[in-house]
Amino acid sequence: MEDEVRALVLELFDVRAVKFGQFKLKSGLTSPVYFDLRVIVSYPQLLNQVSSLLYQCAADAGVRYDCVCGVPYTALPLATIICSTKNYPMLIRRKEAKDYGKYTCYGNIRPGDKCLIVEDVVTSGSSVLETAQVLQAEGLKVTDAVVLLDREQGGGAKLEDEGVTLHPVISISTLLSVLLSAGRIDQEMCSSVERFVRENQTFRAGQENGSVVKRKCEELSYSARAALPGAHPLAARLLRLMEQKRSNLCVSADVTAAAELLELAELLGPLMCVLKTHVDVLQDFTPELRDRLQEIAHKHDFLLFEDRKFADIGNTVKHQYQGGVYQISSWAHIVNAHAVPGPGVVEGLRAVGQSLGRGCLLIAQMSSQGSLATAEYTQAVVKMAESFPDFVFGFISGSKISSNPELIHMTPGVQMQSGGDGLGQQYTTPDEVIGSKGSDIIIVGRGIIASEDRLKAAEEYRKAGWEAHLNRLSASS
Ligand code: 5BU
Repeated sequence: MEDEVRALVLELFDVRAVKFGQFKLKSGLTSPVYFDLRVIVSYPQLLNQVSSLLYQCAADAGVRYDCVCGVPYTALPLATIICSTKNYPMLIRRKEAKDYGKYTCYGNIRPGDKCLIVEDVVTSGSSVLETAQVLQAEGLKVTDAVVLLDREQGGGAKLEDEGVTLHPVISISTLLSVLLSAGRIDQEMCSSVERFVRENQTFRAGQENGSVVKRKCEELSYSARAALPGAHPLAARLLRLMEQKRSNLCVSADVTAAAELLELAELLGPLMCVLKTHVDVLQDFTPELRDRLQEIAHKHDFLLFEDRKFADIGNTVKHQYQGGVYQISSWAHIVNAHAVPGPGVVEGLRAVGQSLGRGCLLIAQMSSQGSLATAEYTQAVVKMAESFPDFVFGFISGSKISSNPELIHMTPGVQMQSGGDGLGQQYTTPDEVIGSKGSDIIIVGRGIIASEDRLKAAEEYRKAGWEAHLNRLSASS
């Protein structure tokens, strides 16, 4: 393979897929070397050669896999050629906005299958990691990635830390030595690139951005996650009670009479970990109701979640959370907020809730058809959540969107049969939400409330959600 790699390096240089000079990177840094592997689609033979070497690289490392997924976009044709010539099923990751509840990949997804990731260039490893997480959220196993060119800036170590082994066809050191010995670059250029690589490392083993890298979510039980040092106290409490009650069921008690709400809380209390309310749909809300709800929540050990979906400037949400008729902060352990206003919405809520030990979920995706939450929006919400670890402890989302095991994912739009309600709601099953999509908690409203026997229905949902969790744990061990 050595001769082939050498020939390939020279060819990549000749077609200007590898360039030397002064290049401004997205990060703002100026790099003496630039890789633009997109150009290779114009050279069919080169395209075949690269694909064949990527395949060979995985084979030489003894990697076994059931399907292949290329990191969009440059690696898509490479993955296609590997799959078509070597007879592997392919998956295509959707990079653009996705509808809630819809798959994030095209292709026949078989949870438990091992998927090999193909990439053109790795710098920090974050693109490979992002694709790995999307695939893992769909229930696939991802342990290996092949890459044509490793810039050796820490991507391999970062991926290893996340449980993905990187297999590069060409490392930047090999590239430099081939080009130097062939006279394509001089010693000065070679040293300048080496210095750039040395000085721009993106990852130190065990540490990233100063924080200890967390173990992957899938490996941990709810109680193990509760014990993580960075877990928000409310998240820790919730995770512990979930384990104790063997329940990842949140009941959405969308009823309009206070008496019925209390009845539900009492009846379903032993089966649920969270009771979700919309107090503003009640016809007869009273301060006594708040007290009774708190008593029942205490008695049956569940948390109260007011699904208020705050979405205003910090100063306004502060008053909405604390004051008015409902005085939400005085009784709801959990509230949620849209991230659309920017960080001020969380700052406003935190100013009220933090000292009371409350916590907030950010709405990263919605279950309704045509939701405007694009993939980019969801990613931005994850970032926002990570910047408020003292108050935000998770998300409302359709699937697991963060690999941080300290954050909790709660998913609405759940029924035993997938489908909809005619008003835009989209349903996914407990098994899919917890098992394939990697969420933590199912939120079930009418699946239970509209059932003739609410207790029986709640027990069925509790059991389905819990079994999906156990299956997921054993599949990842
Ligand atoms: P359902 O009866 O299971 O469809 O009720 C779902 C509940 O979850 C209902 O209270 C909604 O307001 C809430 N919900 C949702 O369905 N989808 C979302 O994206 C969010 C909340 Br956020």
